[in-house]
Amino acid sequence: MARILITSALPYINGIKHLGNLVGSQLPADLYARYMRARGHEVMFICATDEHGTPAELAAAKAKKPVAEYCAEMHEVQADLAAGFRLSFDHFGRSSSPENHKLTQHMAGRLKAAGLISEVDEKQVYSIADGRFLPDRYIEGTCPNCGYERARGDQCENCTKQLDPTDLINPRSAISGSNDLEVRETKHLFLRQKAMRDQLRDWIKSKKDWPILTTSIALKWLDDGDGLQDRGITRDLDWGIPVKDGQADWPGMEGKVFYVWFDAPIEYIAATAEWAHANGLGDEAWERWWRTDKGAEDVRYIEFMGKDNVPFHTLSFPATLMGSGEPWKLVDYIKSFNYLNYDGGQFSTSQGRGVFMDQALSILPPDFWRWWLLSHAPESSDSEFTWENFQASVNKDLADVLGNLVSRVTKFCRSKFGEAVPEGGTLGPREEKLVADLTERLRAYEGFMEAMEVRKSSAELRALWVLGNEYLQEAAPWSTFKTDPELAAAQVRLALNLIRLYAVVSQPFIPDAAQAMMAALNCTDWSWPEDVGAALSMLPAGHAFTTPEVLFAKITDEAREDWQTRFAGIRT
Ligand code: B3M
Ligand code: ZN
Repeated sequence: MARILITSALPYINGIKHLGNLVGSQLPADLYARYMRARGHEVMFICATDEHGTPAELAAAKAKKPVAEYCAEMHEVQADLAAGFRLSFDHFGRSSSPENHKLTQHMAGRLKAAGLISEVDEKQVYSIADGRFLPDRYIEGTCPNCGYERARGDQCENCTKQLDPTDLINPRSAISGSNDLEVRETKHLFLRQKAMRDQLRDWIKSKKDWPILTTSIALKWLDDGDGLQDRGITRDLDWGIPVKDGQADWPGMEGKVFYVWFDAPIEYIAATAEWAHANGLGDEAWERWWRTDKGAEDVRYIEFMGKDNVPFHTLSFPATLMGSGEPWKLVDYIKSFNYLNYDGGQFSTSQGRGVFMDQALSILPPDFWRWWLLSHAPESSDSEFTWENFQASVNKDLADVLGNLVSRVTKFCRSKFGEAVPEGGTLGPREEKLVADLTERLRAYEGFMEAMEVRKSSAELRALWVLGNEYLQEAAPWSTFKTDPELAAAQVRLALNLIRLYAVVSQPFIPDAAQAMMAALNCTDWSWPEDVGAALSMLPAGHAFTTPEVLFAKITDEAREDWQTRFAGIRT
């Protein structure tokens, strides 16, 4: 038994996530966590909401709510949706937690002591009416190049010219519209990543088994052009973790907070501390996952994320952990994803384009989405959601292949033998072949699941279901019954056991259907089919079951067309 720590990139707090976000981190992380638990490993699966930064402040302002209240509410909304998709986090934390405040301040103090933080004086635009410094993109004005009146402080959207806020004609605050602005001096902290470049490169190069998508992005940032830059880790915002040197004040840093990307990954650790505290456990309970001096040396740590988050996880976060000089557990493997597109374009949160998590659950059960998303995960390249493909693959894989087998077998048994596993008869070469074929496929499935090959895993799982269908087609107990009822009984007994095997191995993908299959079979033994032959004789003759309701209702053309129109436009 191994100990496996799994983190999913933290969904940002400023709104409900779309299905592209879901399949890029939380969902495949859940698949892996469920599988590893099913194989008997000790798993700690952590996620949280990422709550700081300007976007959170602006979303709260738009919702006309104090930012703390907004974040608390949105956290609950996201937690409910995660539960709706059956994401099996051990803890779903909040980056605004007291644990994260303390740990982030601690890390900054350690980095300072190690000489890895520099203080830099900068000139920045201050809005007197808003009472705050404005990040570049929150300053608007007229473009000196093309005359566009709504150019932003970092770039003109109209002519694409890169700008400095001081280039703008008639600059004003994008928050309040006020033009009462002035340039003020302000001090910021920078993490001296450049000084850690060799250490980071050695570490990345030592990761021989990392996917190319991950290492190529990391090395590009490390070596391309000017190479790795020192990174500002503080901001002039109200909402965030106050800048401190451990628990002590940091002179000159009054009123400032840490940059959201500094504290967000630290929340992986802090959320594990939140988990311990929520369960009445002491610090040693979370430290054994994160401190190699306190038991984490034998932990395998896997991170799941979209490709845009890779630089932060291969460079900045490791720089924080290594730079602290403390024995923190570093990531062992990063599973990163490309993008999922939506019906000929991109999913877009700002434009409300695509299907969002709440909408998805309002029209269909979570297993439908889980199955489609995972079996089409954007692994080697971007992939695309279309309603036609969704309808076809769900109807075929779930309804025709798996659902139909369950319903045929249980209904046939009920009508000829009653609602209990039938007795009598012996199995022959056809069944031996089935066991051999299933074993081969199952071992392949296990291999792909271990390797986090999501699509290939789903293909093997589907192939396992197909084998059962082919067997039934050939064995045809409904015909056999007329000439050899004993043999038909043995075949049905095997098929009922096959349903249990399917429930167990499919559970990481489609947990609700798996649960429904087990409930119908009146079985609570979820042990993994190490030995397929033995697993297929597990439910003994006489074991009572109930014939389940339809597992997967097919998606009609009418429903598909309706959703297609409903989700084509802009979310309001
Ligand atoms: N919140 C993902 C995003 O919103 C970001 C991930 C943080 S992981 C520490 O793009
Ligand atoms: Zn312009």
